[in-house]
Amino acid sequence: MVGRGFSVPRLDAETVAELEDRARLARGAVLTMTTLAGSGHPGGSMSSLEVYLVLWTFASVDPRDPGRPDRDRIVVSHGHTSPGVYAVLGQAGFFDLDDAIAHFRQAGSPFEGHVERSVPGVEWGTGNLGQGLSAGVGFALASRMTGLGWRTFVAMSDGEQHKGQVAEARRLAAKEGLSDLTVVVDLNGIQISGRTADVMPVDVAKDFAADGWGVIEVDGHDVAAVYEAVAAAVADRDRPVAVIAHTVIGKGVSFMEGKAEYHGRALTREEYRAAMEELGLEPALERYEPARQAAAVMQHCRPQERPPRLAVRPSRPAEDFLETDCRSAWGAALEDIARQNPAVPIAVLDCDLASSVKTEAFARLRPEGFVQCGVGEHNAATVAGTLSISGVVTFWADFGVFGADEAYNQQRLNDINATNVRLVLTHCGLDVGEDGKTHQCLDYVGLFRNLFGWRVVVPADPLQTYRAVTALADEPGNVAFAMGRSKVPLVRTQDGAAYFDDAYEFQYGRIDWVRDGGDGTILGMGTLASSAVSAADAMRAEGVSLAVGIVSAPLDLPEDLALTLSHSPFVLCVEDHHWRTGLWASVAEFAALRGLSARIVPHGVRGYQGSGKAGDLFAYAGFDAAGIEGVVRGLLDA
Ligand SMILES: Cc1ncc(C[n+]2csc(CCOP(=O)(O)OP(=O)(O)O)c2C)c(N)n1
Repeated sequence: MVGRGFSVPRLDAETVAELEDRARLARGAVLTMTTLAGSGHPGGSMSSLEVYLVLWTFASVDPRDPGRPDRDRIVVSHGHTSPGVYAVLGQAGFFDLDDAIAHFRQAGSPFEGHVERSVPGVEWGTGNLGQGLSAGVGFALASRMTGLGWRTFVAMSDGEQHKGQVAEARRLAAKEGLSDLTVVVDLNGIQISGRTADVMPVDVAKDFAADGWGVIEVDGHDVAAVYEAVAAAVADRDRPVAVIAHTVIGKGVSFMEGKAEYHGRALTREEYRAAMEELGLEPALERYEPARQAAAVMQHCRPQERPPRLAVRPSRPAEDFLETDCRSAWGAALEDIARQNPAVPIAVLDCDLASSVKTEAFARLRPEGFVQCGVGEHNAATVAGTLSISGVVTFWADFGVFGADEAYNQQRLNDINATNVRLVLTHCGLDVGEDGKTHQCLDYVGLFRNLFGWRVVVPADPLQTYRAVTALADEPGNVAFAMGRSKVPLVRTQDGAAYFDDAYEFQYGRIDWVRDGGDGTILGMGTLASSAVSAADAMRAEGVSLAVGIVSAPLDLPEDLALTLSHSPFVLCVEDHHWRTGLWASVAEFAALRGLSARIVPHGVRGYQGSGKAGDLFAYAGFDAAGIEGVVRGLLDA
């Protein structure tokens, strides 16, 4: 048997014969697991089989040590071909193939309908087509940035070539010269609705070639030819290469071949018997039925791949942040992180907004870690995801509307894949100013509220921004920092000192109570926090004492809020965010979950606004100190 690493150009006859037999057995496994489950995608699994066999047999991966840091990364972008993936991984010894066959698509089993990272050997959960190549680009960049030098392989389908994100990823791979990245496209010409050429014609080979990739075309069911093509692709040190594998959907069973029907339909038991006979295999449903009827309780959970540790000592004194905006403070924090950790791989992704999102200093300091993705946010989001689980501290800074709204589904997939992205969203809220409606990100809390693992940090001023970013830079999990565009005054103590001074330590989930008072409470978030404090101070001069709490983690409110909700005459939630889905929603939810009766009043954005200076837009929305005072007076009078 030829060894791993694609180091020899071709296979010997004995290896070819062995692989052909394994392909036949794997086809049987695909049919058994899908028929037993009564659902799944046998057609594409069978067309991609030889590709999977070649990749997992000859890439540098170790079934006994599937998490080895320098392993090759294999991404399957068309995650619905999970039966084919499980059959090949099981044969290779990543897990017991019998478990996958018996418990495919069964509640409690890791062998889901679309591939997930909980299965050893699976590097990236996919199912939303068109994202896998971006995942591969992230892995390939990480290979370079960590110096570990692994290769990345991405198996894709032809149906997903329609997708725009594929083009974004293709171009970034070519621009970055990712010669360690190899794509293999399963070109079976069929998808759900029929012929790919009818659904949406794409010249796959031409598209890759046009973007600067090498292209090799091959018979995708000839294991020797597939091996040779992939080995040639690996040997090309100048550019990434796409192997276009011409295949047949349903390959190996005559009545399935070329039929769109079998894209996503399991065989009936009768069809199954005929198919197994044609493959020269014994039907095996009865063998697996008892195991399937027992509950599936095999959680192949893989440990979270946390980011490398950073040593960060905030080096900037509070005076540096008196007259600035939060985004500049984030840029300063990033610079500190980069300067103080020269040996730690750090990536910063940009989508043509570096000067606005303050990553230019990093780009000068660490050009090898700065990745210019162009106007390709879907790709950037997924690239950030895989970089962040590959030994690289990963930041992506963008305007809120592009990093969160534009790329929401990619961030959702990052959530599913348990990544460690630091997403820095600038220009959030009406504070975007003159750019107007399209640029008003008013849902940065609301969107991430829907995702189970993301944390959102909305710092109140530049000092808190600096401290929050340095504190959370190497924490596991995904974190979004949301901030506005304008200069914001520092939040100050009643004595006029900077509240988030050198002694302050950022703690995710804490409310910073900056004023005490018994007549009512204002909770301020982000850009509007200092206006909330000013409003409270102005009213204090008139004898009204208001408590002011600054909420920087609107999705994780602390237990001590319950006391305030129980005793304060009202709690006014002030936020440059859609009034229904941000801070107010969190506080209301907090109270409801604890059965607290409280007067929780929203003061957020009621609709998109036009273009204008942020200060004017704020005044218009009642977000300046005078506007907040007006709302409080109304509450006191009521
Ligand atoms: C973004 C996205 N849109 C739609 C789907 C639904 N879907 C699942 S498979 C598929 C097309 C299948 O074509 P191909 O990927 O070539 O698979 P094959 O039939 O060769 O298995 C579609 C549209 C999806 N999974 N992801």
